[in-house]
Amino acid sequence: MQCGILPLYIDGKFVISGHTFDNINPVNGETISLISEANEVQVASAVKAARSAVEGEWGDFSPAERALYLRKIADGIEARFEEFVAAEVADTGRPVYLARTLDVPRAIANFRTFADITASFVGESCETKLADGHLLNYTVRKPLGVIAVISPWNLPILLFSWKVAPALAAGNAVVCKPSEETPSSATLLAEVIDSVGLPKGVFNLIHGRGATTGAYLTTHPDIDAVSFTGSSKTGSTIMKTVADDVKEVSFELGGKNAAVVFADADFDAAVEGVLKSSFYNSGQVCMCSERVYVHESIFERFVEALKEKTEALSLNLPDAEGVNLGPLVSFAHREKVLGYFKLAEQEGANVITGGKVPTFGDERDKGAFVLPTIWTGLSDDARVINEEIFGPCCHIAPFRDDDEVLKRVNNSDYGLDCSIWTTDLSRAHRFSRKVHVGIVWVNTWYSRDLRTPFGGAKRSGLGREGGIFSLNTYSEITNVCVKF
Ligand code: NAD
Ligand code: 6OD
Repeated sequence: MQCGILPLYIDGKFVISGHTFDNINPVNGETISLISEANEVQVASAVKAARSAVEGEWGDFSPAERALYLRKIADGIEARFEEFVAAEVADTGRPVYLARTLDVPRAIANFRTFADITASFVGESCETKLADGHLLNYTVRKPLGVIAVISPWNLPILLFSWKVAPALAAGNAVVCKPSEETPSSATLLAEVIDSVGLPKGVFNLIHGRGATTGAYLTTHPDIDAVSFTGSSKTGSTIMKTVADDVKEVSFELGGKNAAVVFADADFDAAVEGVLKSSFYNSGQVCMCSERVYVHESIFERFVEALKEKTEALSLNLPDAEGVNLGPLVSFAHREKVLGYFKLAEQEGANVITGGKVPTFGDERDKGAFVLPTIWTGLSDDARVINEEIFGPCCHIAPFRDDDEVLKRVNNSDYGLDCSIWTTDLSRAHRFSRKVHVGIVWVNTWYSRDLRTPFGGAKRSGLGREGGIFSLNTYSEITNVCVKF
């Protein structure tokens, strides 16, 4: 597949569009493949195919029959595991171990989990006694119809399948657009889906840029819902686009997440935890903590320990031994991150470590690397503390007491997650109830059980996905009330 043209997949057929653009490897700037860009007519064909599919045999399939397909898709990804790993690595430059331990296993787990959930789901009912009889109320979950799925580049196949799997499990048909930065693994998934014989039109893949192909999809009158993961700004644009028709949306958006280290924390575990939450995938995870608050009694020691561990991280090529961090996803994204590195200094930050592009003196100099960076000394109103950077960086600030740090954590436009480090469980429970986010992690970060609700508050999103929450998101829930 790679080095060739990445096709669209519409109505069960692979199609090369008339226009292509380059898919660039951020490790060396070389072209990996050409991406077929879907035009307005091709997007309309995909939506039409999805509509026919959802009104055809797919719409009559039982949850158990749909689950069978999802399991076959999971098996198909597993059978081509290393091809998926290679696709993720080529598009993102991430370490091979990361694609092997996170991205591809999670794509498999997403299909298996939602197969299990839809196949085993038992609905709700209740009875009401009346003066002259009874009411039996029960809920029916129907597919929403045609779902537009739009996903970002940071965890390409993980986030793409996180939406496609439950949308199909709930009986919908989908038209999906992965990020233009990372189209390869979604194209492989289309091959897997084709090979398992999913009825044509149920899954459609379109490639292209957001402002063109993405907008053709979200403005199409015949989509029923948009499930989007990406920046808050794009989420807001899409929300306006579908507002007049009051279409369903599910949004997983940006974050400016906090990690809070209390004085009673297991110090070493907290340092390791914050190292991971700030720099995992080179800071390109929406849940990464770019704001770190450490109790003043351990502040200096913590900064020193995190600096030492950060400087020991290995920045290297994807398959290098011992690699911890790869480059950023693109040279354009590096420019954005470097803009914030400059801004941090202008705003008066102390650069504890990093803050620039590394010089290796070898082939890594061709890649979109930046050094993992720690700052201190900024005031709470600094832009660097309030705007999402999405790179390997964090600012560490001291705090004095629980109420004060809670207020500072909540003083954000975003509300995706917060990780807290403490050995006092009462404090953890108290804090968790008051922090205004969708996800709290206590003494851990990005630990997942796919049955749990996932999503953000404030500008970090709308709705929750995961487990039954995803089935609800992708279903029209109808209550049937019968008098007897
Ligand atoms: P982005 O918003 O630029 O792009 C995301 C997707 O939207 C891409 O496929 C893009 O082509 C498409 N798009 C862009 N403009 C569009 C438009 N006008 N109409 C339709 N589609 C459009 O985001 P990104 O840079 O790819 O991803 C990084 C962002 O995603 C960060 O803000 C990050 O926090 C967020 N994110 C959030 C979560 C979450 O679960 N909350 C997960 C991953 C990433
Ligand atoms: O793990 C997940 O299910 C998920 N939605 C992760 C989001 C990561 C953001 O970058």
